Amino acid sequence: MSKYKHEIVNYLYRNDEYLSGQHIAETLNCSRVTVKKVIDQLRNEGFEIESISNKGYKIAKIPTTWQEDIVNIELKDNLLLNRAIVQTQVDSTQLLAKAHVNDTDNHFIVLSDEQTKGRGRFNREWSSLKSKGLWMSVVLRPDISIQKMSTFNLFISLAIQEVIEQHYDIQCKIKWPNDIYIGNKKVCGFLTEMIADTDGVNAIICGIGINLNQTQAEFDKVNQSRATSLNIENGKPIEPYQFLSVLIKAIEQRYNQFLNLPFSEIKELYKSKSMIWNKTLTYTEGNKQIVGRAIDIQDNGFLTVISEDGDLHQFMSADIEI
Ligand code: BT5
Repeated sequence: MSKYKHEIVNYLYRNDEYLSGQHIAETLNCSRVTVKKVIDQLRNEGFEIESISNKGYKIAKIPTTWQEDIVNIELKDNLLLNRAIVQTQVDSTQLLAKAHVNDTDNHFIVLSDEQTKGRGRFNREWSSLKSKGLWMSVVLRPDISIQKMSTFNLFISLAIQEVIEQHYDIQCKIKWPNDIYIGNKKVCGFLTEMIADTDGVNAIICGIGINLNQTQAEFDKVNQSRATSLNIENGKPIEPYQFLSVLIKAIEQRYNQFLNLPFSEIKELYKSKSMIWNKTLTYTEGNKQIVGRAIDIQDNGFLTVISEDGDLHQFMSADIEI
């Protein structure tokens, strides 16, 4: 691979105009033959690059697969998450994130086009078809106590919910504690793991799966009637880089709030975006299972549910059947 590939992709991606081979070569201090070779390589990788004689080259379309160079350009202005590890295929971005967690003290994200062993909570399977969704793990390094973690999911779910609603104009709701639903179909699930010791939290590894471009038929049998994608819902293909860029921005904002504000400050907003009120549902946490109605969320993120016999129950992270 040419050592100029990174510079040439960057230069082309940042410019909307046609750039001649001569101009690129002079600017980057390489030969025109090198520029031509890199352009051919990029085309082989799925970039559509227009070339017009006497004008030059311009990127017409970037591939639907993640390209580390482009991801890093999109993240450049993010103060929190501006480093990415990108792979074509992994078992799980969570596992790859954990393998890299000790490489740096910084925040970073791990992205992959495809996961062969994508996992949900309790080791349940997470279907992660190639280039159909955002399969991402976010590694964060807060200086906080373990107790404070109980509200983390609430802030993150709000970030995801508002990106879908505000940027894609799709009505969606949070299903406490870690899902986003459109109507009665799941479009996103996330899970939060942490590395901690008695001094507090060392790292948060938050794995987020969001269905972007599946058709209904592409979901496997079990998820067929219970899952949806943003493309299905608004009828338009979702551009993954654009989605990533707005999501990362929203995560940055809500994560800063998580660090600096008590949950009570956003509680009413969170409750208004939540789908579990006024319904009798089955709540399961460990060995405990009750049928009841959620009536409130505590300032520590716990859900209060009133069971059919009138007793009050607190849940930290229950499974809810809808
Ligand atoms: C979750 O678990 O919803 C958390 C999913 C987290 C996935 C991300 S992707 C990036 C990172 N790397 C990973 O390996 N994982 C994270 P849970 O609440 O346990 O829900 C799992 C259930 O959701 C499954 O049992 C299915 O019923 C359903 N499901 C599986 N794949 C789905 C999909 N693509 N869309 C909607 N529902 C799905």
